[in-house]
Amino acid sequence: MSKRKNPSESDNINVDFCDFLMELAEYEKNVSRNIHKYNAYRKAASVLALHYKRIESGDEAKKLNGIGDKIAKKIDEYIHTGKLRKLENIHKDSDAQAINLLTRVSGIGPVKAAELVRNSIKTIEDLKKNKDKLNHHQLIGLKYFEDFEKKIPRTEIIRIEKQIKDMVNKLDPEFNVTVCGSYRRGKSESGDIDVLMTHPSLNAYEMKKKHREKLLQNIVDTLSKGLVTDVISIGDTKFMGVCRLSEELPARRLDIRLIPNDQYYCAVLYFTGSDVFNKTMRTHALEKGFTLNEYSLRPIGSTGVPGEPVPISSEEDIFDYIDYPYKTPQERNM
Ligand code: 8DG
Ligand code: CA
Ligand code: CA
Repeated sequence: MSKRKNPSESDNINVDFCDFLMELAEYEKNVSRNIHKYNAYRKAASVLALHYKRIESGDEAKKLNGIGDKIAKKIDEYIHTGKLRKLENIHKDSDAQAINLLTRVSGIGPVKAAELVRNSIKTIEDLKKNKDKLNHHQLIGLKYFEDFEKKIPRTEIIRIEKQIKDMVNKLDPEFNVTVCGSYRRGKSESGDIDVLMTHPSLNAYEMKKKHREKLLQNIVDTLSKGLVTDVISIGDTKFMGVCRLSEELPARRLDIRLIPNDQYYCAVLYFTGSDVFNKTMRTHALEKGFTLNEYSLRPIGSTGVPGEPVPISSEEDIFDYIDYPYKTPQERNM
């Protein structure tokens, strides 16, 4: 998951509320490690970002789905004083600031960041002097710290997508390639590049692990002749690494997942996101008696045990099964 995202961009009339809620969310995730509160703040920000009018009081905000007492109080405090004491205190807490900074390095999570700060490693410069404390992923995150902070313009992803398709098709024209994530949702810029691939020979029954392992390695070997510059990790289904179109452009985070045919559309749906949209859709699936994840859609029987996956040959199929009006990727930006 790429770091530091913001549902407060574009023409959002409640943008200042969203900004402070997202900052509180980051604090809860990185410093307090309270995923519950992290999700609650993000949900509230996303609801406010989509609201058609400017919120004028906590009471008004509380009427919206996902905003409770505590967040309503913060909105009131912000409206009346123009600031939040809680955030002011966080800004004054240099260890909290250091943890927030370190988690921006790809591969450094909240636990590692706290450990580094306990050892008085608090800046990017400190990290450069303590490379022995970092693993391979974290070293790559450090090496490309400035580059990975930069958003990727859509036009550049279009070029990377074309290059991946050209190179992979030379390997085998039957590969199917879909760039998912925020790019597929039509965003003008993205944090990283999420690529899904499948191949007709990849179905869950016939597929041998060996075959898939070699397939993904072959793909990465091919892409390394001109696009991929570093490998963070590679397994039989998942590659994490770095790509760069040319010397003048920044290095970019690239993820590739190789997926069996019969799971492809559940994976495309899942990795297109947004993650808030995914949560909404999963909840709806449950209400209709299905369990949905990145692999499959399964009916839940009267005993509560999920049955066999239903056959799916498009994203639309998934929406149909659970009686959810189809949403184009652009309509999933929540
Ligand atoms: P961005 O990279 O431009 O910042 O946005 P993104 O493409 O929407 O986010 P991402 O972090 O790259 O994740 C890609 C999709 O994966 C996301 O849109 C939905 C799905 N996803 C979830 N939960 C999670 C999760 O916990 N980790 C990751 N890596 N992906 C997730 O729904
Ligand atoms: Ca990603
Ligand atoms: Ca992404």
